[in-house]
Amino acid sequence: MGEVEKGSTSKTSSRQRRVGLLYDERMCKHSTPDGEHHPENPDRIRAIWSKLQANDIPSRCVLLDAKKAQDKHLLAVHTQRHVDLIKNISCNSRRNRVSAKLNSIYFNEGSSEAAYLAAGSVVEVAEKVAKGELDSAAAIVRPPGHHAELDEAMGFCLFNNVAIAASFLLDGSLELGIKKILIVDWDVHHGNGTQKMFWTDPRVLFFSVHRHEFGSFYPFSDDGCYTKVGEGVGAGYNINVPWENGRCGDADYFAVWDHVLIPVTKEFDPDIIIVSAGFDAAAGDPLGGCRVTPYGYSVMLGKLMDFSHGKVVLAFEGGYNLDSIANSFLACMEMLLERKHAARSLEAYPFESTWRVIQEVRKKLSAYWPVFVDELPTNLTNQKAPPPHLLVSSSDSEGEDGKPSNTISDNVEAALEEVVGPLSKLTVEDHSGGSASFTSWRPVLSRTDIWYATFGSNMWQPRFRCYIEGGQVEGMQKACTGSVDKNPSKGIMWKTFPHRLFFGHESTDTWGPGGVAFLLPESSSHEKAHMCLYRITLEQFNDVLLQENVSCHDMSSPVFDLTELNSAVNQGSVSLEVFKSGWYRNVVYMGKEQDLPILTMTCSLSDAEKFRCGEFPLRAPCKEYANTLVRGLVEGGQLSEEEAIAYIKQASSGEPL
Ligand code: X5A
Ligand code: ZN
Repeated sequence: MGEVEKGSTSKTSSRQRRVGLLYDERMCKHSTPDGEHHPENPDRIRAIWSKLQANDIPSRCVLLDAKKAQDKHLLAVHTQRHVDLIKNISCNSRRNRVSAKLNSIYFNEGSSEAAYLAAGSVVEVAEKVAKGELDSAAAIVRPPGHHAELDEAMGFCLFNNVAIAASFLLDGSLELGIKKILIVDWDVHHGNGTQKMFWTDPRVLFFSVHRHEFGSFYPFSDDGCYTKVGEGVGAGYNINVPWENGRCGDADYFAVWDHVLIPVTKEFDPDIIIVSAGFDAAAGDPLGGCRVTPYGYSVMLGKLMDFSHGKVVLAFEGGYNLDSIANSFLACMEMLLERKHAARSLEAYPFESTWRVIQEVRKKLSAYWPVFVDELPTNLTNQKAPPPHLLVSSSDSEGEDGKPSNTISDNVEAALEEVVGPLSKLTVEDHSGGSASFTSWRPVLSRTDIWYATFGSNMWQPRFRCYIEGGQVEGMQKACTGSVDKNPSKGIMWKTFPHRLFFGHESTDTWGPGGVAFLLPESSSHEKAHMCLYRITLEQFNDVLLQENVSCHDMSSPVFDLTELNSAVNQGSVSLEVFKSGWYRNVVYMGKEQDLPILTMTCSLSDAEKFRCGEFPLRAPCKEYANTLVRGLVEGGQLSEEEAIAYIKQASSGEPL
C-alpha cells in the first residue's frame, strides 16, 4: 500500500515541502499563424503565471528552467516521422497545408520550439521529483499533449508531454527507481494518445475521467469508453470513466475518486503520479461544460498526495477560461505547498448517471482489481427514480416572465448572499476523509424556497395547484399528477412588474387554436404585468418547469439547480439547454421578495426578438384561455372583471411590440 499513514502527514509537514514550478515565456511562441483567436492561446499560461505571481507562489517554490526534449525521449512514444514533422514544421512553408489535414491543429514559426519545450519541461520536473530532489512539481506548459498519438498531432496537442515523461522515468537510462506510474488525466477530454501509448504496459496505470456522451464529445470515438481496459499484460491498467452528460462537478468527481481511483491507487501503489492536469472541466470553461471548482481540484489533488510518498507531478493540458484555469492552478499549488484546500464552494450532489457509470466501471474492472468485486452499498447508489407521471406531456401552458433590470444591478451581492448563504449549509458530503455518501438533488433543492411568478393561466390558483398537487380543472386536457413534493405553496402574493405581456404561437395542446402568454424579458417602464407569486421550493420549481416545457425528460438530475439559480441572479436570466424547444425555457430573475429570489419563465431571448420583429406573429388567446386569465386576476382580487378583460384585450391587441 502506498498510502501514507495517518500521522506521517504531520511529520512531513514539519519541514517545508520542496515544490518545483516551471514556466517559460518561450512556450507562448506557439500561436495561430494569422493571429486569429483560438481557445488554445498563449494567454492561457500567462494568466496562470500572473495569478501565481500575484499570490506569491513562485517565491515559495523551486523554480525550474524549461528544457527542450531530446529526440530519443520523444521517439519512445512517437514515430520518427512525427518527431521530424514537428521538429521541422516551423521552417516548413507549407505548414498551413499540413495543419489543414490534421484534426484541430495549427502551426506557426514558434510551434516547434514550444512543443520541444513543453515535452522537455514535463520530463525535467518529473525527473526531479522521481529523484527526490523535489517532493512534487508543476509544469505550466503548452501546447498540451494528451491527444497526441504515436504518429499524429491532434486536439491542440503536438507531442504527448506526459507520455514522454512517463516513458522517460521507466526506460530512460538513469536508474530512478520508478517501476510503476499512475497517470491521472482529469482534463475534460479523453486522453486518447496517452491511453494508446501504454495500452499493453502494466507499469503505467492510465486513468482518465472525461465527458464522453457515448462518443459524441471530442475526440469523438469509443476509445474513451469504460470497456477499454488495456490488452495483454496491460489488461486492467487502463481505466476510463466516461461521463454521460456535461455539467459534472465536484460531487461527481469526488464520487469517482472515492469509489474508483483511490481504491485502485491503493492496490497499484504507484512510485510516482503524473497528472494530465487540464482545467477544462472547471466551471466556466467554454469547451468543457462541466463545473469543477478550485476547491474540487484541490481535494482531488490532495487525495492523490496520500500515495507515492507525495510524489506528484502536474502537467498542464487543456483549460480555456483564463480565470478558471488560473484559480484552479493556484488552488493546486496551495495544495502541493501546504496541503491546504481552496475555499470550500457550494456543495452539490452527484448525478444519478455518475453512480451508474461508477458501477459500470467497477464491474468491468473487477476482473482485474479485487477491490471492485464488492458492489457499492445500495444506500449509496439506489436513488429512487422519479415517478413516471413526470413524463407528462405538455408544451401548452402559459407562463410567466419578466426581469426588471433595475432590481438586478441593485443589489446582486446581497441577493447572492441570501441565495448562497443557506446553500452553503447544504453539506452533502465530507471530503476531508471518509467516503462519499449519496444524496439526491431533491432533498438539497427542497431546502431553498423561491417565488414562482406567474402571468398566464397559472395565475388562477386552482390551476396552478394542479401542477403541485395533481388533478385536473376545466381547460386542462389531461390530469396532472403533480410535483413529487405535493406540499402547497407556502405563500401567495400579487405584484406588478414593468414588463410587456403578449400572446404568441398558433395553438396549444391544452387550449387549441390561439396564442399563449409570454412576457418580454426586458423591462419597460410604461408596461405593467400582473403576476401571481407562489412561494415554492426549488425542487417543486423543477417539476413545474418540466411540466411547462417538455414531453419527456427523466428528471434524474434537476433542470434548474443552485448553479442555475446563481446564474439567473447574476445575469438576469438563464436559458435551459435541456429544453431544446420548450416555450418557457428561459428562467428570468425578477428581483427579491422577503429575501427570496423571484423567478418566472418565458420564451427565449431569440424568440422574444422574433416576436418583436414580426418574424413570429402575435396571436390573441382563445376565449377559454383568456377567461382563465381573467378569472385568475378577478379571483385573486387584483382587478375587476372589466379591468381584467381590458388588460387581457390590450395584451392581445397585437399592436407591434
Ligand atoms: C487538450 C485539449 C481539446 C481539443 C478540442 C478540439 N484539447 N475541438 O483540451
Ligand atoms: Zn481538454
